[in-house]
Amino acid sequence: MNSSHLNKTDPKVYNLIKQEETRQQDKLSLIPSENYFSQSVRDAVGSVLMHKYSEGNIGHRYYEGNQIIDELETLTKDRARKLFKLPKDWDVNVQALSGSNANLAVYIGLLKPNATIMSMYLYDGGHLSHGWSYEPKSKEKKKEHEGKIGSMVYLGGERKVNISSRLFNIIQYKTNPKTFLFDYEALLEIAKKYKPDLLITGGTAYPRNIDHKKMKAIAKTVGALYMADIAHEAGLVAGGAVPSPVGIADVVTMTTHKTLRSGRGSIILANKDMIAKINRGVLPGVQGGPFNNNIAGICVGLGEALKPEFKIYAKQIIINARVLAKELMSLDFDVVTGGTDKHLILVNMLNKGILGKKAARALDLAGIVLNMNTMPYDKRTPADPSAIRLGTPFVTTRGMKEKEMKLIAGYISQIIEIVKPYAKLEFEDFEKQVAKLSAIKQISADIKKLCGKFPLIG
Ligand code: DSN
Repeated sequence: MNSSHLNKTDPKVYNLIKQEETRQQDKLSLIPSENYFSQSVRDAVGSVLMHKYSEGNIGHRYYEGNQIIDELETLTKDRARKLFKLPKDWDVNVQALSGSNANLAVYIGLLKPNATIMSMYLYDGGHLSHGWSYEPKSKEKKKEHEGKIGSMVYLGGERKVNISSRLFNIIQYKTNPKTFLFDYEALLEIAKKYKPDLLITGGTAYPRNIDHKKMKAIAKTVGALYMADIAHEAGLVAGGAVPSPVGIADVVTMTTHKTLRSGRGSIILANKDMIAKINRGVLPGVQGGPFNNNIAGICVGLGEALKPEFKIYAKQIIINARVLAKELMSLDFDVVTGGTDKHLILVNMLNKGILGKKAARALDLAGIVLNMNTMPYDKRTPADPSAIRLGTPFVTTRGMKEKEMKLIAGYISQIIEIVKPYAKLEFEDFEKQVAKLSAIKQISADIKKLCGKFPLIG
């Protein structure tokens, strides 16, 4: 960041930003939902566009002075059309402030209150915005779990922890209990039994490709709409590295800041009739004015993603993830589903004798930043789960390739072996002890050196 002005007016904030810059430079960021944006994206996001209110749609705003904003939003939508190869009768919304808002806007725009949504179980890699609640509702409901598909359905509970669960009837499907993969036959049975109005795929921790044609066929059989939330793999879809749901699903939602590398925000794609309803779901449904500076960031990012080199980037993300997964498996890590088709890897830590929460903290102390995560059929909770989740978008943006992935897998293994003897300690004691270990300090220094060869310059 070049801001001597901020340094003069507010050195405290300036210093915090500088420290964060250093942290991002010196550590290996393996959180699959994070990325590093180009200087151009960051310039656009930090621009005067943030001053402008523009509630409404292009040409029909509730505020004057939106001539330039109209042009910007038109350009952004045009780039999205081109990048995601939209059918002629499809349109785009780029105004929802986040992925969660985008999803909610779709529900508000297309569904009646209390409609039934069938989405992926959170622990298996679904997303909060697809609905989440705790505790079985009643003994009668529990009985409904029994039978062939019983163990693969979650009907939720009284503690509805997010707005989707409060407004809609959420039925959640799990992965196959043996393979932890989508079980399309079971999904059809579940859909027939619970008759959803909307069927959703996508989420945060499913490492395999989803068969969108099969999902659309299931939705069609029961008269439901099919929404593909591709927040995680949007950049991989854009780069042609994984199958696209565009033209198959009825609605596609995504965030823009993960593999798509376009600053924070979201994009919604659907046919024109649906987008008209979804636009009303965004405003006045769930939010006020769009963040025009973020839309400019998305526009610049989409422009970058339209360049031929983005295809190479998207492919390299997956190559890196596959090499990392393979190396981890060779080091006796239990990679869920035995690998990945995408940018993310889920690792069950049970066989390592140190579970998600402590493993993630120890790795961070040694310079590898990832997150603890639940896994399919996890007996633990999201606050202290069995697994860790890691991914390759950020390190691929830095220019790291297969050679570095092998090094990273080796570091992860070394760190876990070093901290294992402390695994039985209470979390705070564990953290204190690990932070003092000279072997951990040495690895952290080695990782800093490795990162120095891949500077973050945008
Ligand atoms: N928080 C994102 C993730 O980490 O996957 C999802 O919104």
